[in-house]
Amino acid sequence: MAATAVFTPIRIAYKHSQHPKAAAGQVVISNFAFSANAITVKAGTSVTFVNKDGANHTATADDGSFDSGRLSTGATFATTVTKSVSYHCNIHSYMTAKITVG
Ligand SMILES: [Cu+2]
Repeated sequence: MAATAVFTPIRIAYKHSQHPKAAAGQVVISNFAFSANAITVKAGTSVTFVNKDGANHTATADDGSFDSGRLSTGATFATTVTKSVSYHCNIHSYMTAKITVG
């Protein structure tokens, strides 16, 4: 007589945090400043700029490697960074920040 085995399915739940996707960076533009003003990411990271300010802004690389163009309130712009770069807002030249790839 064959033994009867009852297999209970085992649910294995993974928290999303245990399987992070490729790292992504985000910079919020508010109060006429980039926040965080300096971030460090790995090469190949997609960095998204989000304009949460009431004014238009740009995120423009000093070396010309990316330029968001004019971002109105609520607009976003994403760029993949492969090397450290300083950037600024073309409308407000005093708005400067940096992404470090390291
Ligand atoms: Cu600006």
